[in-house]
Amino acid sequence: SFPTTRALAARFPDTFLWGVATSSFQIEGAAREDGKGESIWDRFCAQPGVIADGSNGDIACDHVHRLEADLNLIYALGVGCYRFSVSWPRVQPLGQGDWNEAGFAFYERLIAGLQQRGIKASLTLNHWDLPQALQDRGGWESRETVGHFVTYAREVARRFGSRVDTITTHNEPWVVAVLGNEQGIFAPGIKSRRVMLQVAHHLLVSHGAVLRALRQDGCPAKLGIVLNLAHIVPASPLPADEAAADHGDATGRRWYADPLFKGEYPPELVAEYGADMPTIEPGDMDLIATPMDYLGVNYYMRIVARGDGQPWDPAAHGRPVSDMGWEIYPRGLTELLRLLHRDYRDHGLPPIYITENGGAFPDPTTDGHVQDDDRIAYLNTHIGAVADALDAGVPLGGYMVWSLMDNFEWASGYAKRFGIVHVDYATLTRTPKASAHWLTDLLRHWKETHRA
Ligand code: PNW
Repeated sequence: SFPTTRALAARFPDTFLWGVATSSFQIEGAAREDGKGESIWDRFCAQPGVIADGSNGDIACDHVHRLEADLNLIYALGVGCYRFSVSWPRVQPLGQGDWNEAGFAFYERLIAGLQQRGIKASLTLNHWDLPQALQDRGGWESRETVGHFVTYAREVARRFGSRVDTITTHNEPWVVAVLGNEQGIFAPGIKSRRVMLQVAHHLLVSHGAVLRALRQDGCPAKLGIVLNLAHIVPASPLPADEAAADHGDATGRRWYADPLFKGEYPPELVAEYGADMPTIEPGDMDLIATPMDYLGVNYYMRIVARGDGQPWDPAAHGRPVSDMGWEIYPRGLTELLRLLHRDYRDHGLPPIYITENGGAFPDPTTDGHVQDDDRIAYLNTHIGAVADALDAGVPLGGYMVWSLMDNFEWASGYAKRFGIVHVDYATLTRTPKASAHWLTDLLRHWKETHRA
């Protein structure tokens, strides 16, 4: 009942950018080698009980020591781009002051390896692994961190800015602010709404400050930010459920996208937050609204909102879920993209890239062969949803699968597998799953469609 890869591929223009994504802490390992500093995730994982399987990022996928093999894996997929992040404490151990040349040498090899293979590099500056030394001085709650982040960004861009396609300032500021600083289930494990709001504000201000600084420096890379956005609907037409859905959309989407495109926080939430509102310095809102070259969107699920604040469990309602318990709802991706287009098209919305999409699944394995049909179905239907959004006129530049390989899934540890390449953590052997072959097949048809 799914379209063939040939039919699916034919729905995408030849300019479309296909990729796979990872992040530094989730795959690199080499946590204490070659002068790397401690990150807040190194520190967080050391606390008992915070990571489901008690694991950490010390070895992860051992990517630092297996770079050439991993570059060959990416090449074999046939993708046009690879999205990765730089570990700030690997290149600047204390988050200020001395640079770590051995750390930069690793990213130098990575970027050169991508260039040699004709694969575009999509570099993210902050995928959550803040130097612990900066957390000790207040982390993202402190305005000082904004200045240090700009210094770090300028140095990365000076070295690599002309050899990468894009530079993303932050991956998912909502996750850092809310899961890390309000709910405390991610690093640094703080539980405060006031801190969450100041952190979110400083992430946004530092995003704008980096865009201004890199443009002033003449950095040729395209610049943007990545937001994690869900498709949110009310559990019923009851006013309380409708209000809950609107509130979820305001806190999760508009709190970030409104300042980025309209230069203001959603007024109804400003009123609600009252004394918890962050300190906003003169000029901050203008800085945040600095025009971007692209917007990255990470989409995983639909969220059904209830007025009583209780979670709506998709599995209990007979809805399909991934191993994360997240509802599988491809049409939500089309709806979300149309919503973004509707709200921000008149406010300078740049081309959108789906910078992450994918699923954790049980991965049936026989004799080392992983027949991950659930993941193939997930990717097939979501890529179809992206094509639907293209048909509806949403400006879309590309799509990247989360993730290249199984990796450290934050508080879930290594138990949840998102990769299209399987990682055997006992031997660190990589084996492309059926979904990797499926993606390669899709890309082969897409290239054929646009040949001549
Ligand atoms: C994203 N949520 O994280 C991250 O960018 C990846 O590093 C991560 O591996 C991937 O999605 C899968 O989880 C999220 O609870 C973590 O809504 C949690 C949420 C959303 C995104």
